[in-house]
Amino acid sequence: MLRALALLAVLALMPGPAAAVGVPAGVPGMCEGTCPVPGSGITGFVPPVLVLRSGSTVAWQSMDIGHLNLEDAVGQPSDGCFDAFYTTGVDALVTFRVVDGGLVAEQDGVPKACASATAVGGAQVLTYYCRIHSFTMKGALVVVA
Ligand SMILES: [Cu+2]
Repeated sequence: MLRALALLAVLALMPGPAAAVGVPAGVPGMCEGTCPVPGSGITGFVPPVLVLRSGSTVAWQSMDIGHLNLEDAVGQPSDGCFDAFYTTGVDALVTFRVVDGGLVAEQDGVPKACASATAVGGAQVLTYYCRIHSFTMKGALVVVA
């Protein structure tokens, strides 16, 4: 479902037939610079699909308690390209860049490749989840080169 939403967001940004059908309802605009994303563990909260320009920084902000967002990759969390812990008043900042056809996340000055990112047109789609609230908190980033 999240990948489908993310793909819709990418299609909305691309010229051609996809653009001719209009932007699907609920698809956000593209963010540049610092891009705040809310997080909440309340039942029913779903992180938004964020479309951001390469080089922009996602600022995850808690609306309630602590969260730990991780790349939605197979394996241990340490295999992922970021591990963003945030809680009330303490944001997690991760910068995403499209590099050589792949996606790189930089956190605390350390760049890491995002192995599970998928190339769609000139963008990279990365799904993620909150390890603490993994049943409901699943989000997606669409990083546009
Ligand atoms: Cu959470």
